[in-house]
Amino acid sequence: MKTVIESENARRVADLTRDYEALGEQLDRRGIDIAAIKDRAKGFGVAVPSWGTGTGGTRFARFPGDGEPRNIFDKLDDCGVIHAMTAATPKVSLHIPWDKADPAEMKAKAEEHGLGFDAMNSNTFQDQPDQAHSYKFGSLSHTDAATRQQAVDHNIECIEIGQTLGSNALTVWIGDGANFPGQTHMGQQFDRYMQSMQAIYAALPEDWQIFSEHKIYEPAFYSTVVQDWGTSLMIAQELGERAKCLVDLGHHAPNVNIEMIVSRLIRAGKLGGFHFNDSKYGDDDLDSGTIEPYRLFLVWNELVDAESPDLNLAHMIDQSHNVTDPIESLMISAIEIQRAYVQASLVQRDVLAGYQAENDALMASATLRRAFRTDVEPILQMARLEVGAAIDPVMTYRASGYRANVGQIRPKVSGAGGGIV
Ligand code: LRH
Ligand code: MN
Ligand code: MN
Repeated sequence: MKTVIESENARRVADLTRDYEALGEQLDRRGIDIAAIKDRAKGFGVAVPSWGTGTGGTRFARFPGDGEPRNIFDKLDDCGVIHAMTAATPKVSLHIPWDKADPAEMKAKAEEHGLGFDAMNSNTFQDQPDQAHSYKFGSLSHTDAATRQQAVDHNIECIEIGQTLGSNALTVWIGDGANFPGQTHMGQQFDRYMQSMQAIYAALPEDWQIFSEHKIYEPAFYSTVVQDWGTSLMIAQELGERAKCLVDLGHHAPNVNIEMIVSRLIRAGKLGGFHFNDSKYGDDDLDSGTIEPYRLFLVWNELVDAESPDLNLAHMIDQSHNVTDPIESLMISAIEIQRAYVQASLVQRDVLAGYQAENDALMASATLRRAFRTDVEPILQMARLEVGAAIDPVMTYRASGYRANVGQIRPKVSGAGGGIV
């Protein structure tokens, strides 16, 4: 990888240097130091979801690509490539039991690629072959105590695995809910969920956080136990200090103002992290920044505005790739998320505050757009070049022949785990 990155970069460095200098001059006229912004870009990181490295598919079909990862070790190899090319994805988020394997071996493989582990994800939305109780009618909120206990135990096991890997957070997303009015007692179902979450919280190590991830619908199509940020906030507040809310960008009703939700959760001290992706209709899990880049920018605008040592968030991607090479999609997404962060860092906040104070709506909004319209590509490219990553990650990855190489050793029929949501 190192050699191909170097040779591909050598072909592009002269153009980049000119572009970077020109942008530096332009930003200088705005009183912005390009080197400081580049340093921020270098400090950026977003975690890759292990389950995103395989082709996802829909409930209708899955069309596997060449060289699909067969297991967590192959997935970590793919994550290593993504990080080598972009220098923007230093961590991987695991999903259990999809990624169950010897933790010592997983850790060694991750270290080989210079990767760490972000939040662990539990899975009580599917039945596993060896499982005593089915989750068909729910898990943490099930009417049956033994089923709830099984789901609680699974979450505790995820924490234990995570501890051996150096993770320090657990994300809980459940599919529990109802498909018909009257199917469940909504209040009692939520009470049962809270009791289960309290049992998991009681097992949470002191230095860990637990994230409640809400989602408006699917797989339950009438009502969902943790359906929106209001319920998620209630959960985090009732559980305690180390419980926070996770915002998956695809889990809201169409047109919901997600950046305002972000602002409110920050205000409540309960924002824990993100699952980045993009969508046109629902939980489409499309590549970040491909449908609504301005919304992504506005989310980052809130985050940059609220930056403080106390706001330590888990930034993760959660996507499903159906028609692209997952490695390419994940690289593009990581870069788009980084781009939104860098653009949000260009907002002239004192100028904006002035327009807001004067109720100058037009100029306030123009101030945001000015940052959003700035083409920060040379900053991202230079940040990558300086740390030994690729100026052009996708073309460099293609030049490396990685997919064709792993295609030789990974059979096409392999199941990649996940990809159902
Ligand atoms: C649910 C979800 C959740 C799951 C992941 C696979 O739609 O966003 O985060 O763990 O997808
Ligand atoms: Mn998610
Ligand atoms: Mn989702």
